[in-house]
Amino acid sequence: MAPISISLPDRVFVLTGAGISAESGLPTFRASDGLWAGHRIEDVCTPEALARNAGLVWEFYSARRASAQAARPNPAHIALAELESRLGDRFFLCTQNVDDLHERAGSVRLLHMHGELAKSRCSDDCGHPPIEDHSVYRTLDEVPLCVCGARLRPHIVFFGEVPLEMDRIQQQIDRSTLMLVVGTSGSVYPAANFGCWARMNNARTVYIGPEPPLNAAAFTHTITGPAGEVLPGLFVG
Ligand code: BV8
Repeated sequence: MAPISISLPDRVFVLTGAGISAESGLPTFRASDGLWAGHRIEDVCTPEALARNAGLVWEFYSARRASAQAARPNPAHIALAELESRLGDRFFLCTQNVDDLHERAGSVRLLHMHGELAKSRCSDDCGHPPIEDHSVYRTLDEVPLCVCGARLRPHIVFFGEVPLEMDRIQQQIDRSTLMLVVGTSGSVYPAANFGCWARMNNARTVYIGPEPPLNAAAFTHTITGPAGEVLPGLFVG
């Protein structure tokens, strides 16, 4: 597996998905034993689901909070935090994941485009900013109210909702010379377009994962294998 050379003036944009947390014991979405095997997206991950049955949505995300809290970063998370410390502001990490394993591995220049498990916000979006919230709620009655009186909701981007900070993401993609995409199936948009956008910008685009993603054509290079084994020691220069 040829190492990836990173030299001045390279700017690196990294996109991660559920696959990078698989070796930490967190289920991915589409695997046979994945999250979507046990739950219908329509029941737990849409604004309509929240309006229809907020209790079921909170049950799903409370269980996700508990499993994420019990998990530990793996060598793939750590390798990216080390690369960031080497490259400084020539590094940007965008994750689709809502767990906090990147932060716990030491990543700082990080953006959760689909939200964070460890935060809640007003379900009426009254403007009050999201709050840190690690609570695992057993019933809907335990879920606190916002200062405006509306119940809190998970600070998660549901299907049909706009991802967070797309302008900043677009800017970082435009200035990147190397895009690394790790552990994502390329099934959900707009994240699945990032590889194409970078390639149109003449950036090197590298996919890392055990199987080709649905958007494999976007990548100039593919490195096949589990991220926890591939990422450590992959970068030279
Ligand atoms: C939007 C938070 C407008 C919740 C998530 C028809 C065509 C095209 C698009 C659409 C369409 N109909 C609707 C849409 C839009 C929709 C969409 O894409 N739907 C899909 C299903 C077709 N998208 C939206 O609604 C988005 N919003 O479009 O707004 C807009 C657009 C542009 C600009 C402005 C506005 C919002 C989508 C966000 C939904 N929320 N997450 C939660 O986490 O519970 S999405 C969720 O699923 C993840 O965050 C991730 O994004 C996505 C897929 O998951 P992956 O991370 O890729 O995981 P998956 O299981 O699929 O794959 C795991 C991979 O890991 C595999 O490839 C496997 O090989 C690999 N792997 C396994 N083990 C390892 C490994 N890799 C490395 N190492 C290992 N050890």
